[in-house]
Amino acid sequence: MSTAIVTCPLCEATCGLEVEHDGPQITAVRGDKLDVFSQGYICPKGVSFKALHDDPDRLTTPLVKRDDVFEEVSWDDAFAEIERRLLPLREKYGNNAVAIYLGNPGAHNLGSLLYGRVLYKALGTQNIYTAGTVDQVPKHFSSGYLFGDPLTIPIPDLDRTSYLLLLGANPLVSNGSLMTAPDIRGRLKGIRTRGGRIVVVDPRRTATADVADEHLAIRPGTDALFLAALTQVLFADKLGDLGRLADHVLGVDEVGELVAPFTPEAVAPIIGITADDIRRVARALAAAESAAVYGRIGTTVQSFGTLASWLVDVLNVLTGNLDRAGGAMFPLGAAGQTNSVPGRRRGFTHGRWRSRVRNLPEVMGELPVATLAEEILAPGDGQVRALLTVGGNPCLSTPNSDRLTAAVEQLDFMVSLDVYLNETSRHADVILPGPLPLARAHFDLLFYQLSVRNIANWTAPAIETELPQEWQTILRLVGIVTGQGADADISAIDDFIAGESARRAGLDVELAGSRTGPARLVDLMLRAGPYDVTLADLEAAPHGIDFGPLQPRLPDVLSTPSGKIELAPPAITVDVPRLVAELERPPDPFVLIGRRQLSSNNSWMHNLAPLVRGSNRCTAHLHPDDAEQLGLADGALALVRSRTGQITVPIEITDTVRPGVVSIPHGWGHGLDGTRGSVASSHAGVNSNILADDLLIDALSGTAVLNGIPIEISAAK
Ligand SMILES: Nc1nc2c(c(=O)[nH]1)N[C@H]1C(S)=C(S)[C@@H](COP(=O)(O)OP(=O)(O)OC[C@H]3O[C@@H](n4cnc5c(=O)[nH]c(N)nc54)[C@H](O)[C@@H]3O)O[C@H]1N2
Ligand SMILES: Nc1nc2c(c(=O)[nH]1)N[C@H]1C(S)=C(S)[C@@H](COP(=O)(O)OP(=O)(O)OC[C@H]3O[C@@H](n4cnc5c(=O)[nH]c(N)nc54)[C@H](O)[C@@H]3O)O[C@H]1N2
Ligand code: SF4
Ligand SMILES: [Mo]
Repeated sequence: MSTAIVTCPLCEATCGLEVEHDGPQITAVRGDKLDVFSQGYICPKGVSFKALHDDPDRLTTPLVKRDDVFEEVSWDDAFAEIERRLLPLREKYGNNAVAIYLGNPGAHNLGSLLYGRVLYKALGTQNIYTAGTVDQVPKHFSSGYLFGDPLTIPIPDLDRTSYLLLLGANPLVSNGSLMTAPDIRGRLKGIRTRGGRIVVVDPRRTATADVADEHLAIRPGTDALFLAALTQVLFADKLGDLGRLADHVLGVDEVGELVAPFTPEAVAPIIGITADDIRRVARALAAAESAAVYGRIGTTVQSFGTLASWLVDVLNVLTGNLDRAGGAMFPLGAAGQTNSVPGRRRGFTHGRWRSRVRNLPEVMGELPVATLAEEILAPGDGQVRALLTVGGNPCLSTPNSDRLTAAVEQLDFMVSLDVYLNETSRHADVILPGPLPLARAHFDLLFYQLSVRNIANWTAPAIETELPQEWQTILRLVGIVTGQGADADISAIDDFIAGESARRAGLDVELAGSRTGPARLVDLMLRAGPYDVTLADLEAAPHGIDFGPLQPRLPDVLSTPSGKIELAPPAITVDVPRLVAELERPPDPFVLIGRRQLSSNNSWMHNLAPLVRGSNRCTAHLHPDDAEQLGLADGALALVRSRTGQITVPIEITDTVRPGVVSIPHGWGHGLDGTRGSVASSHAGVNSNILADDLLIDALSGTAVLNGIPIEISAAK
């Protein structure tokens, strides 16, 4: 029996876990009390590690589809199939004929984070789609233009703030996002214990609202109006105070002019929050000793996602709270952070290329997944004919899923790197599984850049696996794509990659000694990073290293062309007239929003029995007044329709949702033909993204509207 100390890679909270195992058999999972960051905190998903490892439906060999049936094959056969079918397609139709979809687990997977980009570059396609465009891309967009880098994102200084205005986030359930902070409940409690105040803005009275001082039940999709009105009050009442930011900001007066139309009186009837409440929040925000405004997915996957993301930080700046203790601060990750080298002033730009059919701009090299189906379906030059999915389930998680499913069925060839045979990978011709967390090295390259403290924690593989590591699989694909063949010498490619990253960092690659793979790359990144640590130091500190609370980083952190915070960038403010027009638009009678559930992880952990028990149910939340008006009883089946489709779903009557709002969790709709998931099939639920309209997007970033979708609802016949 041994005990491994690992970082949980299932969500952004980066909790330390203590995993007892007997060889490959996991016997118990607990929170690691000695973890410098999480101090023993664990959630039900962390506990379910054992179920995940033991799941008999999880894939452990490559699968190749022959005559419509998946066969287990050797790795060599699987790669040979890819070489045989992918290369002629690329040859004939060009690089853009191969599209890539990158899903959420990739952000938590060191192998695909570090090596994936080599493959995507080798493929040379402009058709890269990611889960980011059903998630946080608006925040990258606004940060890119405000601060110069899409990953220069202000994070609420949770442990020191005295006023937290939280919009469209339910961290008590999601465990935080773009805000890495294990034990959110404890940290929020800390704010109130210090005498601070928490205000939650959400169309639902969430678990987070329950522990807050105040809940404002906003009408979905209207956060940008609310935030613009708060900003308007700051200007009208002269409440702004830039403090030490004054020397570092451009465009303040311009913002004042832009928000002038958004008076509390103009905005209140549309957003469902009174003018008095808007003024009161603006004043409290300005008066607080320190304050942080934070918006998450409720504010990004909506029609004004980028404007809302921008205004969140406009408020942080105008109240002088950006980059100061207790405000919204910039973390300094130990490894791989692009903004940690001062003086780089390339600035940010988007739209370097556009999607073929709908002419949507790329953002950070990615195109909106809302347009993937038509890129596959519309004939012509550049039509997508092959798809590679890497840890993603777009047939459940992206809008107009029925259309996307019909589209992927038409592909000439599809490869999925995935650990399950699910709603998306069932359409693949080849599936390549990877090892699960305990069998691989882990380091949260991304989330330590979004963390409420500066932390570093390395996880070595704790158990052995027969499966190749995902970075090795990716390098074999690189071999195929670059014409070296599936038998290419992947250690030579790995040496080349390490040599290049050392060279770029001005380091000698030999410093990393005999290490290879992700460990070598992370060691080099740590050596090039801002702290005096190497991988050996992290290996010697299994519970992590705490570099302390966030520190002010202005002006060095800025990489805009001016070297200042560009508060009114034209690339963002160009969308303000659309927001002004919104003041005249009559609200939709019913709109759909989502909700996350504690024991769920997007679409892919529903096959674990311990997680699908209890309250984790795919129901439509409906306000009692609406239920009465529609003649729907609790538990009755409702028919919910949108422009793109219809679903039948059981109703759960609850006054936690605003009238006019229907909330259905995403990621359900299992049990489809050809999938392998015995538990998920018996807790199938329905796919809410059948209702999400692929034509509704945030105008600037192309991010899908998944909250605030106009729907009709009635009793199912
Ligand atoms: N309506 C609505 N839709 C939404 C959202 C919403 O709030 N409302 N949220 C959106 C958000 S924020 C996100 S991030 C997306 C998520 O969208 P996706 O990333 O497309 O979906 P996931 O359910 O996370 O799918 C993850 C896939 O990765 C596989 N997987 C898990 N671990 C590994 C691994 O280690 N290696 C490999 N190769 N595969 C692995 C799983 O089997 C699964 O197929 O959904 C979005 N969709
Ligand atoms: N347990 C669990 N944890 C997860 C995940 C999961 O599936 N399950 N997914 C992970 C992923 S990929 C992500 S991106 C994060 C997301 O992390 P969060 O953003 O915290 O996720 P949600 O819990 O969906 O919270 C979004 C909230 O926005 C509200 N909302 C909907 N529409 C609007 C609106 O128009 N305005 C406002 N103000 N609010 C609105 C919803 O009611 C909901 O409470 O969670 C991560 N953590
Ligand atoms: S909160 Fe996130 S990181 Fe922590 S145990 Fe749960 S899933 Fe893992
Ligand atoms: Mo996400």
